[in-house]
Amino acid sequence: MAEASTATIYVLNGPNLNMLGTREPETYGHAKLADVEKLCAETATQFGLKADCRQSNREGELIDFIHEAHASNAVGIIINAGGYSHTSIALHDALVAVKIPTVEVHISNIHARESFRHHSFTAKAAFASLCGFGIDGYRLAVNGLAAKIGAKAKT
Ligand code: CA2
Repeated sequence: MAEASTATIYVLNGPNLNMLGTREPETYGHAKLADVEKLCAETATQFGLKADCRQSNREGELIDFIHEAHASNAVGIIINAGGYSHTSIALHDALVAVKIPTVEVHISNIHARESFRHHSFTAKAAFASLCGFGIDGYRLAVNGLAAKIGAKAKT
């Protein structure tokens, strides 16, 4: 008999986040994107979930990932759209269209920074937003998403 596939969450990182850990450590810390993805994968596993982690510097590719999440019946999305958070109605529309429970994460506290970072289009399409926790925000996001979708911690 075929086994049921593991419920999957998509973890989407946007432009420049591939540079994590190489520049601006005072703002973004020393961890690399690979550390973020490992943290998400390990946390997701605690809830019996699989984290499918993607990064792109292109807006259209991020939209394609959101559509792919829908097509593959993903149960949740965690998104840090980087600078596109503050500009992209198209990313907002994609998230609204797929109706997948979404958490927005920002590593830095966007509200304590320049005013152009204070508004987020992706936040409007998410059921929760986290910012200012450093990369630990991703772990918190997986926990919050798991609670939202009723995924229980495995013993
Ligand atoms: O705090 C966040 O996570 C941001 O989404 C990061 C974006 C920024 O545009 C948002 O306002 C807040 C920028 C990501 C740039 O990441 C870098 C990391 C290290 C070195 C250079 C860029």
